[in-house]
Amino acid sequence: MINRVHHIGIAVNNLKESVALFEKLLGVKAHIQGAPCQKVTEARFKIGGEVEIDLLEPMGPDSAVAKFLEKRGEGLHHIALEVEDINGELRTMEKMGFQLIDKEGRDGVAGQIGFLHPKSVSGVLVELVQPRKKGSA
Ligand code: CMX
Repeated sequence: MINRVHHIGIAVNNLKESVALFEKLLGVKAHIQGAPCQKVTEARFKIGGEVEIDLLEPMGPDSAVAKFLEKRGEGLHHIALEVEDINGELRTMEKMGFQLIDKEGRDGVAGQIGFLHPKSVSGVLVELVQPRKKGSA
């Protein structure tokens, strides 16, 4: 079951410039954090305590986000959906015909994550997130 939209990821060329722009747009401050597991630096904006908007700047040329920027330019990179049981949801989604990038959940900043290929979701890269339990590392 999908609980909610967890975050929206936007690929940017220059994090500093885009943070200034989005702080003006949203009226909230960004929390900036490196995510080496995804090869990006992220600026996270919490809106109304619910959905986040994450700006993603690649850490280097071998990052998936660097490839995306080169090919398609800045813009919507992915939508992340919160689930309770990531491995169960990935299995269910595969049975429903979605193409998995990750067969199993793996460690990400927000918890266990897994991606569905954009070619099987109307051109949108979808991330499933099973958030870490509060209090766990
Ligand atoms: N959204 C929509 N389409 C995308 C896309 C995206 N984010 N990234 C790539 N594509 C499209 C490409 O434009 C290309 O389309 P065409 O065949 O029409 O040209 C196609 O998918 C294949 O793209 P590619 O450039 O050849 O790239 P790869 O196949 O090497 O990789 C993908 C694409 C989605 C499998 C890879 O980027 C991936 O595994 N992503 C998941 C991990 C990730 O994106 N991490 C980044 C940070 C996430 C975070 O911080 O939360």
